[in-house]
Amino acid sequence: GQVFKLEDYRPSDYLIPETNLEFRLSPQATIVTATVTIERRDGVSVSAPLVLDGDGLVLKRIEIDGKKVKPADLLASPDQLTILKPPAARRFQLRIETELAPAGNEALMGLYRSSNVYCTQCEAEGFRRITYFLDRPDILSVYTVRIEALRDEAPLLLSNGNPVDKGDLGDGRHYAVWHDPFPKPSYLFALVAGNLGQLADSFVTMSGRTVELGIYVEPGKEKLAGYAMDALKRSMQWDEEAFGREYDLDVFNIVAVSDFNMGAMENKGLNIFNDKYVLADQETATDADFANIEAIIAHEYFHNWTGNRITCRDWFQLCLKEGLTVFRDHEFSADQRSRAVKRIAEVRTLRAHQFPEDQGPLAHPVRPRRYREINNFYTATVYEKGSEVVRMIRTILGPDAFRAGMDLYFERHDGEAATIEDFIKVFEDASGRDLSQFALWYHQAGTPNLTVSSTHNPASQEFTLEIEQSVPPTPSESRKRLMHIPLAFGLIGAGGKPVSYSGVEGASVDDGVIHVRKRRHMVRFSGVAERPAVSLNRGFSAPVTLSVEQKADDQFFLARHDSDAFSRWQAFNTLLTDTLISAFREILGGKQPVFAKRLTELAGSIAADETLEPAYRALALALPGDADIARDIGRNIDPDAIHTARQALALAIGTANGAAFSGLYDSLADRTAFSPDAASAGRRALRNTLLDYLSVLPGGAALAAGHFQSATNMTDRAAALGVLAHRHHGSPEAKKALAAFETKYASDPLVMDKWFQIQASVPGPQAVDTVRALTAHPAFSMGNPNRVRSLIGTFSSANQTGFHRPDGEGYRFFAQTVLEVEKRNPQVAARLATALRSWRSLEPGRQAKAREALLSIANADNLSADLRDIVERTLA
Ligand code: BAL
Ligand code: ZN
Repeated sequence: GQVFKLEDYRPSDYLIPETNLEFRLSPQATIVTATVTIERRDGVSVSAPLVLDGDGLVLKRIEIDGKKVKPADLLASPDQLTILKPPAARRFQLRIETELAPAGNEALMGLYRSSNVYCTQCEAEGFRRITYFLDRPDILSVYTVRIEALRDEAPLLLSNGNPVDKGDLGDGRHYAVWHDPFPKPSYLFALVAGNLGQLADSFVTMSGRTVELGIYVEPGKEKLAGYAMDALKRSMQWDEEAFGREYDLDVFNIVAVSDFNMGAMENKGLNIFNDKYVLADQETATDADFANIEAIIAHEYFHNWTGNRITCRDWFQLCLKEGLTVFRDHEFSADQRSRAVKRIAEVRTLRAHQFPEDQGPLAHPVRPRRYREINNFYTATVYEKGSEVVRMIRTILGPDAFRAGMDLYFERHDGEAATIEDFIKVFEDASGRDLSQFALWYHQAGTPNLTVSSTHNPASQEFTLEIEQSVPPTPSESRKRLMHIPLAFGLIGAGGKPVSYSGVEGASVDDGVIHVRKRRHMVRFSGVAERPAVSLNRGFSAPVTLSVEQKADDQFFLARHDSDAFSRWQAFNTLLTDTLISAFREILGGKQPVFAKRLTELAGSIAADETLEPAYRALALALPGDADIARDIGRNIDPDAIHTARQALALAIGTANGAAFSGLYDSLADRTAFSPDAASAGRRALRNTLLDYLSVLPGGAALAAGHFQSATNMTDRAAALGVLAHRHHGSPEAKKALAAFETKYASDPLVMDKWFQIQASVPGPQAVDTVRALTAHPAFSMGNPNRVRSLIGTFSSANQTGFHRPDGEGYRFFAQTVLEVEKRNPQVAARLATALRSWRSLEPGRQAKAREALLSIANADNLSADLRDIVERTLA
């Protein structure tokens, strides 16, 4: 396939200032008439052909300035339309009629049907599946959209912008017209038509304008949109307060659909959501679901300024809108919930998804320079690492200069399609600082590592940190340049008090941050009488790995005393990880691991520490997952030995603290009405974490079964079901609970997704047969992305022992299934296939079998560009 390169960017010869679209909707034969004003850019030759993008289009008619275009003046194919000799006038009108079959569109890109609702997905390149267009984000156009449909089939007709007209056409047909005054790229176009219920509300902006808010869902489910509406209003308010950004249209609509490739989409004034991130109540949604809804509603809303008002010049700049908007939604959630807990959760996500990407064959810079299929770059690197890079800019500049830079960004680039260089420049201009070395975070792939050791000289009262940076090689980047890494730190003395120092040399240090810029720094603190413990990368100030020579005593000390909540969590998590890795080696060596008493005791004292939020304690007590441990081991992975080590540590912690955990478990039982707020969710999280520990002790199955039966919300019910299915696999209690859950929720697909997930993640060699059998379950469908991700995605990315079965059966099943999904939906299949990206870190036997599976995909006939790109890069 074609490789797109950043350095090949050049502006288009033509612009499209205005776009008028008319849709005559019908499931099998929708007619789209696009009437667009084309404008030749200054300086472009009149003989320059006009080349429009298409993708599988059926062209019915084409006119220029009201006259039919002669076939000889055209080159038309389903994937491209070239006007060989455009008119000499600078501006002319092009009218194109295409015919689409939305009902047969299973790729869910362009115009498609989801449960009888017409909807669209155009990012990144779906608009070209609707009409021929300059389908690139730097073409900003003002859209007017007229939609015509049968009133019975589609009583509701929505598009971007404000409603301007509607009426009856007789014959059971009606129409609506929408106008969006803000010029936008085609990827932000949206249309929805169907029979949907509405939850209505309104919001008064900071300048006093009233915005009508609507959330549209399957009729009868309006009440389930209440939490999403609340989150939307809080998001609108927060963006005014935190960034000074006000909403700009008269209406803001959100539509929930059940077949959606992504989480949601920020189309101007008409966000379209995967219903999983809209619908919730205590009976059907977990606390994690509520938190995700809040975050994604906010994320899409925040795109109105970071993405829509200021968009991307080209798709290489995707992180310009995504990294920044993730940063904004993280800050929003931190303000709405607990900042420390949110930060820990973010870092866990980054390590689980972005670190393996950065350390494997699919590594790419936050701003890539090459792609074959842009759909494959909606990655954890672009999103999550992209957000971390914005966070580092704030750390380096401080909050005031950061805000000044953001204000300048909005002032300078509103209405434009911008680049990462534009973004960096506003912060340089607002702060007067040089960010040229820092900019490498956008350009260079790979997770930097910092090796740190310390020495204390009591005679000279000097404390020295020796810091060395390295960036590992990544595909097509073997040599790396030195980066600017803001390393937040603290020196901690007896009782957890900060240790003061009188001077520092060897690196610039300000506000608790060491600016690592060279390969090696000797950072010397003077006036330090006692040897302190060092707390490093506080708040996870930089997305790096650390190799620290730290005494276990110091690590225990930090886990009890670090005043930085993130680093305190980190210290305990590092102790757990180190212990698990030693246990893994012992198991490989045929030994039974033994765990230090002070570790299991520390787990008990964290659980009981009332000065810590319950949500924090739950996060601390959650052992690193099988995949986390595998990532930290890095090579020659045997998932079975890792899992055995993890089970053994869980049993040791549970056994050592049984009575205390049991008392705490009882005391945390909810005695008040359900609330999804963070504090209540935190108590449930801690209680459910304790249940997991208690479930492996005598009487554990009965305890979990009781928890399941008495649950009054989905968080507790799903947690208990997970514990039964995982810890008591095959037991009568587990079977009974799975059956009861299935009966109760058979007609609720989003809840059945949890049932699929729980079973797909049960560890052990039987998992592949379970999952294969569940593909025939009536609630499962290979055509629905949520179902596929819940069953196949969970199996392949969250079940280390099942997926990596030593005989390779997990991989064989996986390869077959990926190819089956691909026939309908290449994008979902390609994403699924990334589950094998870390295959080279497996032990040789599994590695060979994983490679065979990858080759069987690579050698399949008619592979889509999406899947080919992932598989070839993974094998390279
Ligand atoms: N722009 C794609 C979905 C999202 O990141 O909001
Ligand atoms: Zn986004």
